Amino acid sequence: MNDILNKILMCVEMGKIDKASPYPPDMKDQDGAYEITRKALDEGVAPGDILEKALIPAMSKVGSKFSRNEIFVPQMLISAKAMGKAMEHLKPYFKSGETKRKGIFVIGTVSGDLHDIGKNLVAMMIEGGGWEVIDLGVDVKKEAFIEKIDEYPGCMVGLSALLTTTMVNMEEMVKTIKKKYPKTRILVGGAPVTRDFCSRIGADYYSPDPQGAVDYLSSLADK
Ligand code: B1M
Repeated sequence: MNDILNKILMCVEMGKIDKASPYPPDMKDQDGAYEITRKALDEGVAPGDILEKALIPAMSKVGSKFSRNEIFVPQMLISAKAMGKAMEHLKPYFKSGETKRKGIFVIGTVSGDLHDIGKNLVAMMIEGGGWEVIDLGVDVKKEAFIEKIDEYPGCMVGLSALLTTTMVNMEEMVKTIKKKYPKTRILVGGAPVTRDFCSRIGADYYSPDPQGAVDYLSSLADK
């Protein structure tokens, strides 16, 4: 079993999505994360093992490499895509409740802001970290976050902002959420956001990169 899990892990780490994908060149024409995950399930490997022993560790390695500037955005995106293809086979098991996720994470780019590349990376890495992610998209109004927290009490919230002009909206959102749901954990990030700003506006955690966000959520899930 370890052998097939290691193969899946390697495909995701290297960004080998499926047999048809030409990247990386030295794995051309070989099965990718998509085919090997199917094979593992057909051989009776538990979906939870595929997630926890192959996909999550692979994305964690990718996130650490990105934090250390050893790989760049396109490599991280391609690994996330490989993970996404593998997840297509696993999702029916999670939806049926047969395999548990760590929790629900609601993420969006704050109102007035249309930048979503960084937010999407964070969302993908957190999904890769074993969470169910609800991505509200860009230009998200505070009411939309409140609605989701109403629907999923206990969920974690992530806010992304890329413009100095929309940082004020992030502050307003944190205050609105904390007023109605003081216990909701709010994670903030985006190029102009700092640790200082995070504590000033009353958010719970600032991460400069996706892996920091995954690590923070994992630390909460482990408690
Ligand atoms: Co815009 N833009 N843009 N832009 N844009 C910036 C941000 C800017 C710095 C460019 C510049 O002037 N040098 C500048 C902001 C200046 C400022 O506010 N101080 C700017 C501006 C001014 C604008 C417009 C106002 C331009 C105009 O129309 N006059 C306009 C605003 C539109 C709007 O939002 N209302 C605008 C529009 C756009 C495009 C639509 C063209 C496009 C966005 C496309 C898209 O996102 N789908 C765009 C782009 C691409 C950029 C730059 C070039 C790249 C941003 C990016 O994707 N970076 C950017 C300049 C730059 O950064 N060099 C710029 C890559 C991404 C992986 O990084 O998003 O920082 P980032 O995410 C990181 C971390 O920050 C962190 O993880 C990610 C990975 O490490 N992170 C989180 C992000 N969110 C997180 C959340 C977390 C945790 C970590 O927890 C929840």
